[in-house]
Amino acid sequence: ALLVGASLAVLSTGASALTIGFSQIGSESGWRTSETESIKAEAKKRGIDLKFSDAQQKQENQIKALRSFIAQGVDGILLAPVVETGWDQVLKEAKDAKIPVVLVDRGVKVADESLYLTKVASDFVEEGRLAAAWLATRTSGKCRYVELQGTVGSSAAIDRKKGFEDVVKLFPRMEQARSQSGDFTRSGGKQVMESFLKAEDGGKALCAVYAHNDDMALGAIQAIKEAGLKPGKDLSIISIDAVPDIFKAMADGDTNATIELNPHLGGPAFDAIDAAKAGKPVAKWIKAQGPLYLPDTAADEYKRRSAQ
Ligand code: GZL
Repeated sequence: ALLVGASLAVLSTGASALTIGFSQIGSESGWRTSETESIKAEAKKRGIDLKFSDAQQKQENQIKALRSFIAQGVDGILLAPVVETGWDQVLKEAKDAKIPVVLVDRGVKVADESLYLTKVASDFVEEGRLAAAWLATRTSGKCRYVELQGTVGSSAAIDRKKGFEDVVKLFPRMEQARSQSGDFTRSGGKQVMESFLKAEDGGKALCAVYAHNDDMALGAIQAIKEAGLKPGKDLSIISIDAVPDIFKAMADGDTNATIELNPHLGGPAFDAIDAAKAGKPVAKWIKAQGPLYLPDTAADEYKRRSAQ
Protein backbone atom coordinates (compact mmCIF):
# COMPACT_ATOMS: atom_id res chain seq x y z
CA ALA A 1 0.00 0.00 0.00
CA LEU A 2 2.88 2.34 0.94
CA LEU A 3 4.58 1.64 -2.41
CA VAL A 4 1.38 2.29 -4.31
CA GLY A 5 0.86 5.50 -2.31
CA ALA A 6 4.32 6.76 -3.15
CA SER A 7 4.02 6.00 -6.84
CA LEU A 8 0.57 7.62 -6.92
CA ALA A 9 2.15 10.71 -5.31
CA VAL A 10 4.67 10.83 -8.15
CA LEU A 11 1.97 10.34 -10.78
CA SER A 12 -0.26 13.03 -9.21
CA THR A 13 2.38 15.78 -9.12
CA GLY A 14 3.96 14.80 -12.41
CA ALA A 15 7.34 15.97 -11.11
CA SER A 16 9.67 13.27 -9.78
CA ALA A 17 9.50 13.11 -5.98
CA LEU A 18 12.76 14.97 -5.37
CA THR A 19 14.50 15.17 -2.01
CA ILE A 20 15.94 18.67 -1.47
CA GLY A 21 17.99 19.94 1.46
CA PHE A 22 17.33 23.55 2.54
CA SER A 23 19.91 25.25 4.77
CA GLN A 24 18.14 28.35 6.12
CA ILE A 25 19.98 31.09 8.07
CA GLY A 26 17.55 31.34 10.98
CA SER A 27 14.47 33.37 11.91
CA GLU A 28 16.05 36.75 12.72
CA SER A 29 13.44 38.80 10.86
CA GLY A 30 9.81 38.75 9.82
CA TRP A 31 10.94 38.56 6.22
CA ARG A 32 13.03 35.43 6.85
CA THR A 33 10.09 33.68 8.50
CA SER A 34 7.85 34.38 5.53
CA GLU A 35 10.59 33.19 3.17
CA THR A 36 10.83 29.89 5.06
CA GLU A 37 7.05 29.41 5.09
CA SER A 38 6.82 30.18 1.39
CA ILE A 39 9.59 27.76 0.37
CA LYS A 40 8.12 24.97 2.54
CA ALA A 41 4.66 25.54 1.01
CA GLU A 42 6.09 25.47 -2.53
CA ALA A 43 7.93 22.19 -1.80
CA LYS A 44 4.74 20.64 -0.46
CA LYS A 45 2.81 21.78 -3.53
CA ARG A 46 5.40 20.09 -5.78
CA GLY A 47 5.58 16.86 -3.79
CA ILE A 48 9.21 17.61 -2.90
CA ASP A 49 10.59 15.99 0.26
CA LEU A 50 12.23 19.08 1.85
CA LYS A 51 14.88 18.46 4.53
CA PHE A 52 14.90 21.75 6.50
CA SER A 53 17.75 23.00 8.69
CA ASP A 54 17.73 26.25 10.74
CA ALA A 55 21.35 27.39 11.35
CA GLN A 56 20.56 29.90 14.12
CA GLN A 57 22.64 32.48 12.16
CA LYS A 58 25.82 30.36 12.36
CA GLN A 59 27.80 29.50 9.22
CA GLU A 60 29.31 26.39 10.82
CA ASN A 61 25.77 25.03 11.28
CA GLN A 62 25.04 25.65 7.60
CA ILE A 63 28.22 23.84 6.56
CA LYS A 64 27.27 20.90 8.84
CA ALA A 65 23.79 20.82 7.29
CA LEU A 66 25.20 20.81 3.76
CA ARG A 67 27.53 17.92 4.64
CA SER A 68 24.58 16.02 6.06
CA PHE A 69 22.51 16.63 2.90
CA ILE A 70 25.45 15.39 0.78
CA ALA A 71 25.76 12.26 2.95
CA GLN A 72 22.01 11.64 2.51
CA GLY A 73 22.49 11.89 -1.27
CA VAL A 74 19.78 14.55 -1.76
CA ASP A 75 18.80 15.53 -5.31
CA GLY A 76 19.52 19.23 -4.75
CA ILE A 77 20.37 21.82 -2.10
CA LEU A 78 18.96 25.29 -1.37
CA LEU A 79 21.36 27.50 0.61
CA ALA A 80 20.61 30.95 2.05
CA PRO A 81 24.24 31.87 2.90
CA VAL A 82 24.48 33.87 6.14
CA VAL A 83 27.79 35.43 5.03
CA GLU A 84 29.53 35.73 1.63
CA THR A 85 32.79 33.88 2.24
CA GLY A 86 33.96 30.45 3.51
CA TRP A 87 31.87 28.24 1.18
CA ASP A 88 34.41 26.97 -1.39
CA GLN A 89 35.27 23.67 0.33
CA VAL A 90 31.74 22.47 1.13
CA LEU A 91 30.41 23.59 -2.26
CA LYS A 92 33.23 21.58 -3.87
CA GLU A 93 32.06 18.52 -1.91
CA ALA A 94 28.50 19.06 -3.21
CA LYS A 95 29.80 19.45 -6.77
CA ASP A 96 31.89 16.27 -6.47
CA ALA A 97 28.72 14.50 -5.29
CA LYS A 98 26.92 15.92 -8.38
CA ILE A 99 24.35 17.72 -6.20
CA PRO A 100 23.26 21.10 -7.64
CA VAL A 101 23.28 23.98 -5.10
CA VAL A 102 20.90 26.91 -5.57
CA LEU A 103 21.64 30.07 -3.54
CA VAL A 104 18.45 31.72 -2.35
CA ASP A 105 18.17 35.29 -1.02
CA ARG A 106 21.89 36.06 -0.55
CA GLY A 107 25.10 35.51 -2.54
CA VAL A 108 28.55 34.01 -1.98
CA LYS A 109 32.10 34.97 -3.00
CA VAL A 110 33.75 31.84 -4.43
CA ALA A 111 36.83 31.38 -6.65
CA ASP A 112 34.86 29.19 -9.06
CA GLU A 113 31.29 30.21 -9.95
CA SER A 114 30.53 26.67 -11.16
CA LEU A 115 30.41 25.67 -7.47
CA TYR A 116 26.74 26.71 -7.45
CA LEU A 117 24.00 26.33 -10.07
CA THR A 118 22.36 29.76 -9.71
CA LYS A 119 21.46 32.56 -7.26
CA VAL A 120 17.79 33.49 -6.79
CA ALA A 121 18.01 36.91 -5.13
CA SER A 122 17.33 40.61 -5.50
CA ASP A 123 20.02 43.12 -6.47
CA PHE A 124 20.87 44.66 -3.09
CA VAL A 125 23.07 47.33 -4.66
CA GLU A 126 20.03 48.54 -6.60
CA GLU A 127 17.97 48.54 -3.38
CA GLY A 128 20.60 50.73 -1.70
CA ARG A 129 20.67 53.12 -4.65
CA LEU A 130 16.87 53.43 -4.63
CA ALA A 131 16.84 54.10 -0.88
CA ALA A 132 19.43 56.86 -1.19
CA ALA A 133 17.69 58.41 -4.21
CA TRP A 134 14.46 58.57 -2.19
CA LEU A 135 16.21 60.17 0.81
CA ALA A 136 18.13 62.69 -1.29
CA THR A 137 14.92 63.72 -3.04
CA ARG A 138 12.97 63.99 0.22
CA THR A 139 15.67 66.13 1.87
CA SER A 140 16.71 68.13 -1.20
CA GLY A 141 20.14 66.53 -0.94
CA LYS A 142 20.93 67.89 2.55
CA CYS A 143 20.76 65.32 5.36
CA ARG A 144 22.90 63.98 8.19
CA TYR A 145 21.81 60.37 8.45
CA VAL A 146 22.62 57.24 10.43
CA GLU A 147 22.78 53.73 8.95
CA LEU A 148 21.65 50.48 10.62
CA GLN A 149 23.58 47.77 8.77
CA GLY A 150 22.48 44.15 8.39
CA THR A 151 24.49 41.10 9.45
CA VAL A 152 28.24 41.78 9.18
CA GLY A 153 29.70 40.01 6.13
CA SER A 154 26.35 39.22 4.52
CA SER A 155 25.95 40.09 0.83
CA ALA A 156 22.71 41.91 1.71
CA ALA A 157 24.47 44.25 4.16
CA ILE A 158 27.60 44.76 2.04
CA ASP A 159 25.66 45.58 -1.13
CA ARG A 160 22.90 47.67 0.47
CA LYS A 161 25.63 49.83 2.02
CA LYS A 162 27.50 50.06 -1.28
CA GLY A 163 24.46 51.01 -3.33
CA PHE A 164 23.36 53.67 -0.85
CA GLU A 165 26.82 55.26 -0.81
CA ASP A 166 27.07 55.13 -4.64
CA VAL A 167 24.22 57.67 -4.70
CA VAL A 168 24.99 59.62 -1.52
CA LYS A 169 28.39 60.58 -2.91
CA LEU A 170 26.57 62.50 -5.67
CA PHE A 171 25.14 64.88 -3.03
CA PRO A 172 27.85 66.86 -1.20
CA ARG A 173 25.46 67.82 1.66
CA MET A 174 24.35 64.22 2.40
CA GLU A 175 26.47 63.12 5.37
CA GLN A 176 26.71 59.77 7.14
CA ALA A 177 26.92 60.54 10.87
CA ARG A 178 27.20 56.91 12.09
CA SER A 179 26.87 53.37 10.74
CA GLN A 180 26.73 50.10 12.70
CA SER A 181 25.28 46.60 12.42
CA GLY A 182 22.00 45.74 14.15
CA ASP A 183 22.22 42.20 12.71
CA PHE A 184 18.85 42.50 10.92
CA THR A 185 16.90 42.16 14.21
CA ARG A 186 14.42 44.49 15.95
CA SER A 187 16.36 44.34 19.22
CA GLY A 188 19.60 45.04 17.36
CA GLY A 189 18.06 48.01 15.57
CA LYS A 190 16.70 49.41 18.84
CA GLN A 191 19.97 49.01 20.76
CA VAL A 192 22.12 50.57 18.02
CA MET A 193 19.66 53.44 17.52
CA GLU A 194 19.69 54.12 21.29
CA SER A 195 23.49 54.42 21.16
CA PHE A 196 23.32 56.68 18.08
CA LEU A 197 20.83 59.01 19.80
CA LYS A 198 22.96 59.19 22.95
CA ALA A 199 26.06 59.97 20.86
CA GLU A 200 24.22 62.53 18.75
CA ASP A 201 22.91 64.91 21.40
CA GLY A 202 19.59 63.08 21.68
CA GLY A 203 19.25 62.98 17.89
CA LYS A 204 18.44 66.65 17.43
CA ALA A 205 20.99 67.10 14.63
CA LEU A 206 19.97 63.88 12.85
CA CYS A 207 17.82 64.03 9.75
CA ALA A 208 17.22 60.37 8.82
CA VAL A 209 17.70 56.66 9.44
CA TYR A 210 18.60 54.19 6.66
CA ALA A 211 17.92 50.64 7.95
CA HIS A 212 18.99 47.63 5.85
CA ASN A 213 15.74 45.89 6.85
CA ASP A 214 12.30 46.71 8.28
CA ASP A 215 12.87 44.83 11.54
CA MET A 216 15.77 47.10 12.51
CA ALA A 217 13.71 50.15 11.46
CA LEU A 218 10.88 48.99 13.77
CA GLY A 219 13.39 48.72 16.63
CA ALA A 220 14.78 52.17 15.80
CA ILE A 221 11.25 53.64 15.84
CA GLN A 222 10.88 52.43 19.46
CA ALA A 223 14.20 54.01 20.44
CA ILE A 224 13.35 57.33 18.74
CA LYS A 225 10.00 57.49 20.53
CA GLU A 226 11.63 56.70 23.89
CA ALA A 227 14.06 59.57 23.24
CA GLY A 228 11.07 61.92 22.91
CA LEU A 229 11.34 62.45 19.14
CA LYS A 230 8.76 61.72 16.45
CA PRO A 231 9.91 58.95 14.05
CA GLY A 232 8.84 59.63 10.47
CA LYS A 233 8.72 63.37 11.21
CA ASP A 234 11.76 64.55 13.24
CA LEU A 235 13.74 61.81 11.50
CA SER A 236 12.88 60.39 8.07
CA ILE A 237 13.12 56.61 7.94
CA ILE A 238 13.57 54.19 5.03
CA SER A 239 14.09 50.44 5.17
CA ILE A 240 13.82 47.28 3.04
CA ASP A 241 11.68 44.09 3.04
CA ALA A 242 8.07 45.43 2.99
CA VAL A 243 6.90 43.16 5.85
CA PRO A 244 3.32 43.76 7.07
CA ASP A 245 4.40 45.51 10.31
CA ILE A 246 6.31 48.20 8.43
CA PHE A 247 3.10 49.14 6.59
CA LYS A 248 1.32 49.42 9.95
CA ALA A 249 4.05 51.76 11.20
CA MET A 250 3.86 53.74 7.95
CA ALA A 251 0.08 54.09 8.24
CA ASP A 252 0.66 55.35 11.82
CA GLY A 253 3.10 57.98 10.45
CA ASP A 254 6.12 56.42 12.19
CA THR A 255 8.13 55.60 9.05
CA ASN A 256 8.23 56.88 5.48
CA ALA A 257 9.23 54.27 2.89
CA THR A 258 10.09 50.62 2.34
CA ILE A 259 11.44 48.64 -0.62
CA GLU A 260 9.84 45.27 -1.29
CA LEU A 261 11.90 42.09 -1.07
CA ASN A 262 10.28 39.02 -2.64
CA PRO A 263 10.20 36.09 -0.15
CA HIS A 264 8.68 33.64 -2.67
CA LEU A 265 11.97 32.17 -3.90
CA GLY A 266 11.02 28.47 -3.82
CA GLY A 267 9.38 28.35 -7.24
CA PRO A 268 12.33 29.71 -9.23
CA ALA A 269 14.78 27.69 -7.09
CA PHE A 270 13.01 24.36 -7.63
CA ASP A 271 12.48 25.16 -11.34
CA ALA A 272 16.25 25.71 -11.66
CA ILE A 273 16.98 22.29 -10.15
CA ASP A 274 14.41 20.65 -12.46
CA ALA A 275 16.00 22.42 -15.45
CA ALA A 276 19.50 21.33 -14.44
CA LYS A 277 18.32 17.72 -14.09
CA ALA A 278 16.80 17.96 -17.57
CA GLY A 279 20.14 19.22 -18.90
CA LYS A 280 18.72 22.64 -19.70
CA PRO A 281 20.79 25.86 -19.27
CA VAL A 282 20.14 27.92 -16.09
CA ALA A 283 20.95 31.65 -15.68
CA LYS A 284 23.59 32.35 -13.04
CA TRP A 285 21.40 34.98 -11.32
CA ILE A 286 17.59 34.86 -11.22
CA LYS A 287 16.58 38.34 -10.05
CA ALA A 288 13.32 39.42 -8.38
CA GLN A 289 13.47 43.19 -7.89
CA GLY A 290 10.89 44.89 -5.67
CA PRO A 291 9.42 48.42 -5.86
CA LEU A 292 9.44 51.23 -3.27
CA TYR A 293 6.26 51.77 -1.20
CA LEU A 294 5.16 55.09 0.31
CA PRO A 295 2.56 55.99 3.01
CA ASP A 296 -0.27 56.68 0.53
CA THR A 297 -0.89 52.93 0.06
CA ALA A 298 0.33 51.73 3.48
CA ALA A 299 -3.03 51.08 5.13
CA ASP A 300 -4.24 49.00 2.16
CA GLU A 301 -0.92 47.14 1.91
CA TYR A 302 -1.04 46.32 5.63
CA LYS A 303 -4.58 44.94 5.34
CA ARG A 304 -3.77 42.96 2.18
CA ARG A 305 -0.49 41.47 3.44
CA SER A 306 -1.59 40.63 6.97
CA ALA A 307 -4.59 38.76 5.55
CA GLN A 308 -2.30 36.52 3.44
C1 GZL B 1 17.87 39.91 2.05
C2 GZL B 1 17.83 39.07 3.29
C3 GZL B 1 17.80 39.90 4.54
C4 GZL B 1 16.49 40.60 4.77
C5 GZL B 1 16.45 40.61 6.25
O1 GZL B 1 17.71 39.06 0.95
O2 GZL B 1 18.98 38.25 3.30
O3 GZL B 1 18.01 39.02 5.63
O4 GZL B 1 16.43 41.88 4.21
C6 GZL B 1 16.95 39.21 6.55
O5 GZL B 1 15.19 40.83 6.81
O6 GZL B 1 17.39 39.11 7.85
